[in-house]
Amino acid sequence: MPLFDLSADTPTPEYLAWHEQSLRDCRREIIQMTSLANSGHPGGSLSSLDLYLWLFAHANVDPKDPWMEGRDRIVVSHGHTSPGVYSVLARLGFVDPTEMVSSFRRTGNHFEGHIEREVPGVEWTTGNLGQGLSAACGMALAARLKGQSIRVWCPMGDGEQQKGQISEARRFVVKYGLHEVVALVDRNRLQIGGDCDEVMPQDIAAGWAADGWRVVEIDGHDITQIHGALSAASSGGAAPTVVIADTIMGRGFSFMENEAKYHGQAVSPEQFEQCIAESGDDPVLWDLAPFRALRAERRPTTLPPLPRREAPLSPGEPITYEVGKKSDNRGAFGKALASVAAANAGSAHLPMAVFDCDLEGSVKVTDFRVAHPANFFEAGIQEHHTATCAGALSAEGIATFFADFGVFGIAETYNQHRLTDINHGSLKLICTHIGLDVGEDGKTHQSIDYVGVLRNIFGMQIIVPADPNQTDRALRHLATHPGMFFLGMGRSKLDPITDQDGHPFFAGDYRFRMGQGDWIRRGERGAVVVMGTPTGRAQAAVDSLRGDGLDVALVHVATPGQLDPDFIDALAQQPWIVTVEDHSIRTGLGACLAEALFSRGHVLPHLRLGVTEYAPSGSAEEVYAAMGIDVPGITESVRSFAGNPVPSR
Ligand SMILES: Cc1ncc(C[n+]2csc(CCOP(=O)(O)OP(=O)(O)O)c2C)c(N)n1
Repeated sequence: MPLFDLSADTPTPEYLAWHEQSLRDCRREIIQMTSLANSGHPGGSLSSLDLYLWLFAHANVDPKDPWMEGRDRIVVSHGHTSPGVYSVLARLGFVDPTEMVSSFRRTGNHFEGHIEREVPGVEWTTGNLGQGLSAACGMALAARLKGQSIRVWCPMGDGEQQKGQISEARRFVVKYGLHEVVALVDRNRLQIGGDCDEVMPQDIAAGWAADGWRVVEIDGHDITQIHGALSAASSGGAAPTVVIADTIMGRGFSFMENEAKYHGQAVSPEQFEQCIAESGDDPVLWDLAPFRALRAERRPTTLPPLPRREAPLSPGEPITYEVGKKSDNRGAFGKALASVAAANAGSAHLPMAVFDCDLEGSVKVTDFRVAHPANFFEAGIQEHHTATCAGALSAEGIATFFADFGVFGIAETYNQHRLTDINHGSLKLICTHIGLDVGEDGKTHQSIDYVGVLRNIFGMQIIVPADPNQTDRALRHLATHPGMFFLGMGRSKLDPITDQDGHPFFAGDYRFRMGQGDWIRRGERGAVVVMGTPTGRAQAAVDSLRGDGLDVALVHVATPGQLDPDFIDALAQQPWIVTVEDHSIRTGLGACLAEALFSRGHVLPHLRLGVTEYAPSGSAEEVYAAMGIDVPGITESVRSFAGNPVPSR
């Protein structure tokens, strides 16, 4: 139940009294927190404060059950206003004010410099500006997919409006009719560099209106206007509403008002005294000594753990691709996805969602769209928004798949995925056209750095399958396991990888497992270790070398970022290894294996074959040949390295 009823025509006397008292307490705590930390963002915290108080007091949120199903969401996008947000959460009883003030920005505590989802009442960790509205969309979609009716409010800064991702998100809101999302802009007209109009001139109201939003402009410190605009906006309408609130940076303390430097600067000790005088409070309340003492004790905060929500999906039945027919990994992904969805479609609400950025046919999500149109979202060429929106949806317990080409789904959107991981999301990022196998599109479309990029995201589990059979099993694994996953595939149709007897290797008794190496051929004279699309070429090369009497092993590694120690120790029994990948040799499979081997105390000769420069345009066969990883290239390199296994690169 909300603390105050938003259906009243005007703010009630009870609310006005609560607001007045809360404002004084919050202002004091904002100055105390930033003074103790000697850093932070008091200016925007003070300008957004009236809005924050109204929102949290009128939202359907419960401090006793902060993760309550069906609650309203307040997604604060300008996360640097953390002192303002935390202080309001303290008024509602979400957090203990003493703990909050004493531990703000102190290592070992959740009251971080930018709002953090670990703090009850904070819905999304933000601070990387421009992402909040997209996260709000993800939460609104989650409620719809679960059959719930909620309100989602998204306050933002006015400097923040310069970010392009916000316009991506507002078009998405309009397209999908997400009118339960209400946007707020704190128009204090200042940002770090000073006057917003000088830093980057922009007609904020016109931009929102042009994208189909109803624009309401108010005085952001007038409670009656705030109440009128936000309560009206919250009852929906023919268009989504943005409330642009004119505010004053540093509101409440005369020397701070309209001063851009207090965007991110604590007050001096002399100014602190002035704040006490201007507050009208009992000075005892402002005494920093008790907080300082607690701060020095370095107590960790005692907040409840953040729940991780995962969709309980069933994997369905694996599909086997037989020898003699070529199939593409991306096609196998599309079929497996549709099959997992079919296996889980019995319940009232399918807990799955798929996002596409204008590449539906190429990334093979059409079968899913046709079968489950309400769970499919075409987001257009708006990858930043899509990555965040899908990430936030995944954190709400919906198995969420974002399918895209490698260069757009990975490098283009790295920071968005990183923030999803920080928010403990469970996004399933599915990329096709990775490596050199992109057709004739050339170097702009060759995603040759994905292992290196995604390995930086601590929660990301990387899978690069060898063939359609492994793709099918890998997709069923990631759909039914918690956490962030990446599945990477090329474009071409491939022969199934076969065992020594000519049967599909990744079928029958094969079970996908993170960390394992797939020993496709056993041998003792050295090992060729390969990842993803080039596996068929490596298999042909190894078979021809074995035919010539060189007993070489062939190993496939689908999970370069996670390697079992037992596998690494077994690999180290080989006299040498040659790694083959259509990835940059600086940060791909070879680099991961070298690191893992060295970390276990193994040193052995290692030749890395792969991408050594931006590769040219051409058919896959031509491009692989140019990089020396076609069948003749691999065969010759391995043969010569086996004869003289010394480092060459
Ligand atoms: C994507 C991104 N770029 C840059 C920054 C650094 N930064 C933090 S706050 C800020 C200015 C924000 O201005 P505004 O939205 O007006 O907030 P206010 O100054 O009113 O608090 C900038 C540039 C950031 N956090 N995120």
